[in-house]
Amino acid sequence: MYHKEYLKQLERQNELIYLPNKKTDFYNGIYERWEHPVLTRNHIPLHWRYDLNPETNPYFIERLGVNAVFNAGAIELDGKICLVARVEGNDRKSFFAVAESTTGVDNFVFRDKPVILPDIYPNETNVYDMRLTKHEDGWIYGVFCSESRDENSSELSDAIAQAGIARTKDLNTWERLPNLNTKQGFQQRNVCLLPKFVNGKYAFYTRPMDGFIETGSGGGIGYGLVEDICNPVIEKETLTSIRRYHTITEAKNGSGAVPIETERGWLHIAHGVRNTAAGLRYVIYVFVTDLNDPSKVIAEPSGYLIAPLGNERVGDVSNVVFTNGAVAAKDGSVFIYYASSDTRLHVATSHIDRLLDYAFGNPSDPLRSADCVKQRCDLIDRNLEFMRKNPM
Ligand code: M1P
Repeated sequence: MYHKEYLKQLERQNELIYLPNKKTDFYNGIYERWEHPVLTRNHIPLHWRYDLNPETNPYFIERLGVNAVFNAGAIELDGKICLVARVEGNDRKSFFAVAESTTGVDNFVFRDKPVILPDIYPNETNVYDMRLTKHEDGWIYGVFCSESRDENSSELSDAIAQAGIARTKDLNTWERLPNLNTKQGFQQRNVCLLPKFVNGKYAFYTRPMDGFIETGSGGGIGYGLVEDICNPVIEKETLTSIRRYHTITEAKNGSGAVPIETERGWLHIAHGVRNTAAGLRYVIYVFVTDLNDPSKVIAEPSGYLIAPLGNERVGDVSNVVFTNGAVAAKDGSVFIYYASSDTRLHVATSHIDRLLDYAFGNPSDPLRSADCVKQRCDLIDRNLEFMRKNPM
């Protein structure tokens, strides 16, 4: 006999999972926001959290709680959108789990079990934020943060972040490869792999850092090539989208979703961080790199694409939106999966054409208030002229 509370919780969970999502009335012409998060901790199967046997769990107590479900890699596979979400237990350790949906905006259901990554680094304490790349070599790569304690430091919280690499064909069985070795900077987070070879090599976007939290001299999103994916070494990183004073990327930035190949370049949906009196504020921004030279930024509109709004602003790490997964469908529609405040996962929808128009048509950041006001007055003047010529 199942505990009556189990049956009640199961019914509530099914209502949540199969709740149809709908667009909100948010408007900026660039993307739509959706009313409900697509994944939360309440989407985690009950049998991953509770012992269902009344003999060993008479009070139907949650035995292994889940704190949050957020930052997810995303790909289309066998007609479904598959997310590899970061699931964080009540014990603070994260792991990966695959959830899939046919609509991409609702009805995400977790597969039978969390992802089991081969455990090849005994000191690895935490893994998170997987970017999924369907590579032209035939594999699906998952590049993620592999975190260990810094054994050379007496400070308990000092850690080392590296880029872990695993590959799969079906998101069920994973082969682990050695962590990425970046010769210039030891610490790495927010690393992702381009789906295509560049000059016959694997092309990675990196994020060199001086420490675990601070990017320090790491001036922005890096780029480097790897000859042998089974012995992944980047000899030299060059900078792509750089951090700039008094912009949304001043404190740090990082690659987000795996770049989307378009006619006009590689479309990046990344994150930028600035410091405030209330702590770090993470937003999502866009830039485009050259198809032939993916290290070269050819468009970077001013400011953010997505910033935390309303309830998104509150969570375990408040004032954060973060993405590490987006899917571009064959019809050009784009699903951007972004997490808010390290707590839950949302979707925003757009189209390649609209995102490219945004990337190339919106002005870049002139970096000074005086020039920003000129930029705005120029828009106003053009509109006044348009309105004069086209009375309503
Ligand atoms: O807490 C916000 C984000 O912080 C980190 O991102 P970054 O390396 O750019 O600071 C990551 O831990 C990420 O998972 C988290 O969402």
